[in-house]
Amino acid sequence: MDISLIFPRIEHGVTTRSDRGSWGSIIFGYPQITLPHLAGMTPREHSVELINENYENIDFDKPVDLVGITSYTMTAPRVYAIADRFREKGVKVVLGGYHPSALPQEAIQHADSIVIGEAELSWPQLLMDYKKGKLKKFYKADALIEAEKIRPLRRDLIKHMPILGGIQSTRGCPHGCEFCAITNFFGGRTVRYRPVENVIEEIKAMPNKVFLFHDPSLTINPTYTKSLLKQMKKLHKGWVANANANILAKDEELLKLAVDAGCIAWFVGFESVSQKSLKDVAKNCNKVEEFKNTVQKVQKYGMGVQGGIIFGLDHDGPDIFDSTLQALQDWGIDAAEINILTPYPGTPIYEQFVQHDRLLNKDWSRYNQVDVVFKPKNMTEKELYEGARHVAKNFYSPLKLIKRIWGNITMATSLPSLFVLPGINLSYQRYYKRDYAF
Ligand code: B12
Repeated sequence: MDISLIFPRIEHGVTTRSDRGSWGSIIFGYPQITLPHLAGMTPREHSVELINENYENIDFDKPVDLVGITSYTMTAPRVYAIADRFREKGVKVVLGGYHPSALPQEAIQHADSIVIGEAELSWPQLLMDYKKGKLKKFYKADALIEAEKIRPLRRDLIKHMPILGGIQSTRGCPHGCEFCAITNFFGGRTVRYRPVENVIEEIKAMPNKVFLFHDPSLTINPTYTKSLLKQMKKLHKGWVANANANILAKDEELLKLAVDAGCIAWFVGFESVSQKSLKDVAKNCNKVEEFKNTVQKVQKYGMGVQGGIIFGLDHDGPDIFDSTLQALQDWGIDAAEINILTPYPGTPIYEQFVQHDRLLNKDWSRYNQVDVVFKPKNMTEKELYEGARHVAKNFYSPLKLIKRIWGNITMATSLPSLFVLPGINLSYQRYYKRDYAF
């Protein structure tokens, strides 16, 4: 059977469909591991093609038996349009990923089947049912796949190989932050760890010299991470991963092992400079008074810190924007992601906002961390939008950008680190200039 797996085009974000062919999409195009993972768990009797709409057009006329499409919330409208077109031609369509898993009854209006949650245990069953002509509407496995059984990606099928590669070593997160879609998606706070040797084999097999860890956080279990880092040292690759501030602030052994293993930078979800706002969304592991120490400790070991910030939490008033800018400056952070709170379906914050009638619309294309889609508590919608825009514009002003990039270059400890942090800064600037129109 011929299967096409599709990653739809991205309209907002650091690299989008409109960047196709640009230096940014070639050098910093995001590695996409969802579809190669699905291909990896597809029995070899089937022929699989991966289509990334950010790099190529979809050929709706090509004969194919089954189409599978992955969906974030932000991409759902495009996913539904693609699915409708294939179904008009009589092709069966399966949807999966975060958005269809959160809203399966909505997604099934555009598909023959929905895979809810992880696919490892249900996708092979779905393929067998398809062959028998007995496709079910919903597939949801009773259990999660054991981490040692997660199969490697089909890297041979990745056509548009950007410079960056991707890998996942753990699944799940114990923190349960209320804005985050991970906890419910994995049915709780359990974390699974792939055996270190399996991860090392996959990193070795990756042609890329620089890669991203697609783990929610690589600091959840420092003992596991340290054993992985010790093995990674000999691979001589550069990488970036998500991490929690509280662990980076304390664990110097981990920092030393990380830099020796090729770590270029950590993405840290600081989220807010207000402890009360952090409490609003149950990000209780974060302590604002530790943030400066976290950034400076990581930098002392020769790695960079890219910080994630969310505006629009319930304790955020109009003063949050300047206090955040001040703090980012004071910490000496290397790059920042400026987000407006987005209540993704499947998260506790979405449920609260539905219950209290705080959603402004359900135009999923606007659930993109740049538009305001809910009623903020302590400011107007316009104040929230303008405030976030002001921070993005100021933080990525030409003068500050040049100063930071100079800092990135002088701090670089390897060839990959010489271009990764400057690249992140330039990509964010381009993103915010486009999405906030400044
Ligand atoms: C790494 C990562 C990134 C990376 C790479 C993204 C990429 N292009 O792949 C970066 C940093 C670039 C990124 C960006 C964004 N991300 Co992100 N990201 C993640 C993270 C940490 C891992 C994703 C991953 O690769 N997982 C590994 C693969 C194998 O798992 P998977 O995709 O879930 O697929 C499994 C199942 O979902 C299912 N499945 C998925 N699709 C399909 C399709 C079919 C047909 C079937 C059968 C099954 C199936 O099968 C797979 C195997 O079990 C997740 C959180 C998490 N831990 O999952 C957030 C997450 C997916 N990201 C999220 C978001 C919102 C974004 C952004 C849209 C944010 C923004 N506005 O900028 C951007 C999108 C930009 C872009 N160009 O993609 C949200 C999605 C929530 C939602 N409802 O939409 C998540 C869940 C984070 C969160 N905390 O809530 N992200």
